[in-house]
Amino acid sequence: MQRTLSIIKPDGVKKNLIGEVISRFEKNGLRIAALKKIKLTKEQAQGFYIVHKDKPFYHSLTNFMSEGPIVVMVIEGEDAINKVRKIMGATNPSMAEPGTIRRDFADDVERNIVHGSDKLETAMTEIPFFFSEIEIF
Ligand code: IDP
Ligand code: MG
Repeated sequence: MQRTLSIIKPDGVKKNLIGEVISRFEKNGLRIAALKKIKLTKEQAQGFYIVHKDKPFYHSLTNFMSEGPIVVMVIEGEDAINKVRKIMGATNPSMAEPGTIRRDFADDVERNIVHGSDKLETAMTEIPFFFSEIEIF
């Protein structure tokens, strides 16, 4: 069993895709172990994406991630990290496989609907960024 962090980004929430995204995870054998709707400040978004602080898109990305509410989730299951990444599709929706969330719904490489931790070490820092252990079931 593995845990990963997923986020339905502000564009996904605005497009009314909360149920759609959760349903795709559940239909692929994954389980929602924790879930909440919150709104990040610019500073919190900068903290979450600190690994990208030197990228040219950091300012724009963190504005986007703090523009409206998001849904943060802990997803649990066998090979959850890779499964979630596969269901999401490539970062750039134009490169994403047909049938993935990003290919089906994303507008561009920045506004790409969902986040999923990229590896175990990332998941282990991203989950406690949003959830304490007593919120995860
Ligand atoms: P990932 O979300 O697929 O792991 P990362 O490279 O970790 O992709 O980038 C984090 C987020 O930053 C992306 O999901 C996307 O919202 C945004 N992003 C990535 N690359 C670009 C870019 O080239 N231009 C604008 N935004 C980008
Ligand atoms: Mg990433």
